[in-house]
Amino acid sequence: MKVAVVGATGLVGSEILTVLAERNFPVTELIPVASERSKGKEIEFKGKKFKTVTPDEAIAMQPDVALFSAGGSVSTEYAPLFASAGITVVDNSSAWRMDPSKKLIVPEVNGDVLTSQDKIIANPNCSTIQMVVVLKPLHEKYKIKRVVVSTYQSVTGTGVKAVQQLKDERAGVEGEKAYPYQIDLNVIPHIDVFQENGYTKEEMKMIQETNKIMQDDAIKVTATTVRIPVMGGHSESVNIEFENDFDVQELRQALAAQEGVIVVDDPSNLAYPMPKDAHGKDEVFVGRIRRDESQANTVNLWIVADNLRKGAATNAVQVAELLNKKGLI
Ligand code: 2RA
Repeated sequence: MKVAVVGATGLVGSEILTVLAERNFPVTELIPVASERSKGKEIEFKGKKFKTVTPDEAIAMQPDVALFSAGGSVSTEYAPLFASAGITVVDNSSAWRMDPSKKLIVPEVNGDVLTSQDKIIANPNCSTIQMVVVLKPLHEKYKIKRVVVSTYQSVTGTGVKAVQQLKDERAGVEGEKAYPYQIDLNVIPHIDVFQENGYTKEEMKMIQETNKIMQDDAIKVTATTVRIPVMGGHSESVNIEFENDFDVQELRQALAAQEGVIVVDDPSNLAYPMPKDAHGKDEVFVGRIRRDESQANTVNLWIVADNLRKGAATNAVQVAELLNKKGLI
C-alpha cells in the first residue's frame, strides 16, 4: 500500500511513522509530505531514508491513503484535493470533525459506520478519543446520562514549541513561548481559544465530538481542560452518571473487556494510571474506579493515555488498518 504522511516532520507526523512501522502496516511505498519550506528534508522509516515532497507532488504520486497531521489550514486546502484524486484521507486536524458529511472515527467505538463513500475521515481530538473508548462499554451497559470531565493535558498536545518552552524553563534558558504563561511549576486552565460562552474550544470539542462519536446527543457533557507541565500523556478525571445502577466490580470487568482499554486499579498496591507509564503505549489506561457517594448511579474514574499515540497517531493508523481490512482502500 502506498501511504502518504502529510506533516511528516511534526510531532504527530513522526509518531505516525513510528506507529506504522511498529504495527507493520503494509507500506509498500512511503511518501512523506511536508510544506514547501521543509521540502527535501530527510526522514527515516524502517531504517531507510526518504526525502519529503510537497502536497501537490504527493497527489501526483497517487497514494492509496494519506494520513494528515499538518494543521487545519493544510487539511482544509489539501484534503479535498487528495480525495478528488481518489486518495482516502485520515485527517488529524479539527477541520472536518464536526462537518455532518464527514465521519469522526475511533475504531473501537464507531468503526462500523465507515463505508466506501468516506473519502475524508476525521480523527477526533486527543482528549476526546481516550474518554470515548472508556465511555463506550459503560454506555452500552448502564446508559450514560451525564459526564463531567476535567483534564490534565501534556504539553506535547500543543506541539514542538511547547515542549521546548517547558525544557527551556526547566533549564533556566530564555526562549520562545507557546503559552501566555510559564508552564513549568504551573497549571494553565486554558487550552485553545476562548469561545463566547466562556468555554475554550478544547472544552467544546470534548462536548460535541463525544456526542458525535457515541451517536447519542442525549449524553450531556461538560468539560474543563487544563494544561500541566507533563510530557507523557493526557490524564482525565471523569464523573459519569448513568440511567441505571451498577455494581463497581461488574463495571470494572466491562472496562477490562473493552478492546484498547487496560484497567490499572489496585489502590492497596498504589496502582493507578499515570502519564509516565502510558507514554509510548497505544492503550487507554483507567483506574481510581469508585462509586460517587454523593449521587445515585454515578461513578468516578481516572483515564490516562499517550495523547500522541491513541490520541492521534495510533488512532489514525488504526483507522487506516480498518479501511484496509474492510477493503475500502
Ligand atoms: C491539545 N487537544 O492537547 C490538543 C491537541 N490536539 O492541546
